[in-house]
Amino acid sequence: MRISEIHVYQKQLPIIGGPYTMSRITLHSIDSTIVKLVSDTGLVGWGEVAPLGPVYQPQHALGARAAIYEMAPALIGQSALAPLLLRRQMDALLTGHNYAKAAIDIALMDMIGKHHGLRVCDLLGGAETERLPAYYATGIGEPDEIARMSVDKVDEGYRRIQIKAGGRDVAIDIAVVHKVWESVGNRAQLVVDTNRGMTASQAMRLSLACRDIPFSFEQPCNTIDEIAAIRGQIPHPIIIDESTESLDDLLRIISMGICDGFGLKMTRLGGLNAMATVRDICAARSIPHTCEDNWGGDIVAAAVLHIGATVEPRLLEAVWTSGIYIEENYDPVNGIKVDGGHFQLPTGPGLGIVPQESQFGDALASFN
Ligand code: 0XW
Ligand code: MG
Repeated sequence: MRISEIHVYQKQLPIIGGPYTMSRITLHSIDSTIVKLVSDTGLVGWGEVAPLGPVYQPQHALGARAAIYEMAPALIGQSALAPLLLRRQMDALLTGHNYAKAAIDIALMDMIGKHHGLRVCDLLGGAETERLPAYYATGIGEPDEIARMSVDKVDEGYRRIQIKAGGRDVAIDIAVVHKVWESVGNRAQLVVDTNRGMTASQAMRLSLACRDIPFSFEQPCNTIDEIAAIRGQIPHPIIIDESTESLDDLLRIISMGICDGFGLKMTRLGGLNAMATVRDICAARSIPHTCEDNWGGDIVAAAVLHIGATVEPRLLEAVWTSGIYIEENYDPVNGIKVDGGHFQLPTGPGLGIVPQESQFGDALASFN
């Protein structure tokens, strides 16, 4: 089986109940890039990548499409059954741009699954579970608002609450953490995520002011050197998210011994196969991690669930998808939905979702 066509679509995803707020950015809508691979046997594979705007990290929607356009012509005619070889071919065509390559990797795995009659999780080693724990990210807000939101989500069945912090007076963040702890207590695991938004001294101030509150501190500072500087001075376990832009970053962070877990975004790492490698390295060191992505519709969400299902349960922190902020599912029948704080793994071959192509409009570019 070989790749015979590549089509690229753009889908704007307005954020319902938005804006989505983090320490450095406020988002009202997300620009998603969707890739459709067609094989010479008539099979279709779907991929997607939806960066969190041009500021969150060195990834953006126009860059994703430009990178795919750069590689697509040479991918026509390549084997559609060899994801490692295709990755190497993409690396030989374009250096970096993991997030763009991820969209093609996801589409290829969807197609391979359909070819063999297997789910993507089966291709990645097998599913430990059909029902995955979700986590809820609160956004930046005031103490009473975030505490009330957290209680509501725990009542819904979430067992991990990520409190957004940073980008403002640390005293307010400290008040939010205390209020959420008073309201939620041990009913849920608490994470405070600054998305690189604090200086080392601000992060230390928050941690020490909340020393008796059990939470994991996610990406407290911008760089791993700043995080390393506070590592031994604060009582809270550290999760690193944005600093893991590559497998090499992850190996360096592990060798520095500066974190107790990772927030892993599948497209940032390069896609499903890259994430499976990271999964196995984390397992070798018993390092827990999430399975998530920036944003995206049912295609990215299904991909995240499939890799998440293959993680050892003791190491899967939780899964996050942006579905609760998106108006409609790409697949009205098998679309990804969170229920009672958990996701159900799709059952169909490949990703297990069948997008309504009419939602994507005309292709921006096609290659054959
Ligand atoms: C909570 N998320 C997965 C959603 C946004 O993509 C940011 C991210 C995070 O943990 O930073
Ligand atoms: Mg994070």
